[in-house]
Amino acid sequence: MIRRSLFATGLMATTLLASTACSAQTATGAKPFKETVIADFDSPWAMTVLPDKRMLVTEKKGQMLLVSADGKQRQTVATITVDSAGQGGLMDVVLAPDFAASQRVYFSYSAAGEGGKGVVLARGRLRPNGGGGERLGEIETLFSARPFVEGNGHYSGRIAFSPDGKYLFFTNGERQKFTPAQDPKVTLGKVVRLTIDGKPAPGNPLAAKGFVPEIWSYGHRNLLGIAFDAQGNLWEQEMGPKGGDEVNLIKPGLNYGWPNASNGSNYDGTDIPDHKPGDGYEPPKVFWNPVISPGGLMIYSGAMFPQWKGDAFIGGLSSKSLVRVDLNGTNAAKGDQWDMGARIREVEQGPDGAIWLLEDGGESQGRLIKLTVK
Ligand SMILES: [Ca+2]
Ligand SMILES: [Ca+2]
Repeated sequence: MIRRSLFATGLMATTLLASTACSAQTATGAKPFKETVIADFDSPWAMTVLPDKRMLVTEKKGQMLLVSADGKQRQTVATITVDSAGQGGLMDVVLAPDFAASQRVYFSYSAAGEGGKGVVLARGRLRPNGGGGERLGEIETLFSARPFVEGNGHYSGRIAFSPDGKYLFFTNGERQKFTPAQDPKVTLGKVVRLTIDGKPAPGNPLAAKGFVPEIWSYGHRNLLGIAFDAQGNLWEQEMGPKGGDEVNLIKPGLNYGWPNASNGSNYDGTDIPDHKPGDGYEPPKVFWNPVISPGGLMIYSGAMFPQWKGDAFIGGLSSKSLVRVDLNGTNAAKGDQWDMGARIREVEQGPDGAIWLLEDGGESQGRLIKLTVK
């Protein structure tokens, strides 16, 4: 049995494509959008759109690129020293809520350090470089998952700001070690809530119960998407084990069950008890079996596709798909799953309401694709 967690690296992707045909999913319905290839990158991981419609794109090996809106021009604004083995690399990139005033850009990456490796949160300021371009300067590290441990997987590293702009939510994966997700003394397998300066946010729900003060929710596995909807609900998606990918509604202080409860099973075939009422674990709002391998999450608020306003879009890695989840208040249900023919790492909304996708491919095989109305 091939462990799907290995697939989450762009490098592995190209060599394993031929052997993953078994995980191809059936698409539901014709694609109601037009696909336009805008640019290509080397193992892109995340992107975000600036107010002037240019884009910041991260590449796994540590490059942060500033790309023109038409995709034709690019410059490297930062080269971050990362540990890019396995699933590691330069990861998420998100603008500060006050970016127009502060020029601050938040990002995450995996690093090697004492004890092994871990995911790190940092920020810098995107400013003119004096030569007609820009550079990301004043880079400072804000927070590191702890402890650092051996291994190259399940870093997570997704970032979301609270709607009021005062706090930041950061996902810390369980590093393929299972039990840290239930350990109150470590940040692995957790959603943490921080101040915008990277300190434990005041009022975090578990601090008085002996948990480390950053923790907001726990019992998570590999959290590759987190986003607020327009009503202020916090949604998260994570890669589960075999047959257990999840979309969760994140509430403060709750335990989401990993590795004690999952609607999937271990890769070695052993069962994990399914979520059930009264077990003390918060069940997913949606789960997938067979899996989709969720790589990125965006909640749509645009006007181009009014029928999807308020819905969640997920990039599927092993499923090579774009997945839509119907969000209605605090309820969620499966929507569409469109076959994209490539592993999708990131989903983003453009300034005109177009949907942007980044493929998970190395050596210029990671295309940036714009989806617009037909
Ligand atoms: Ca993004
Ligand atoms: Ca199970």
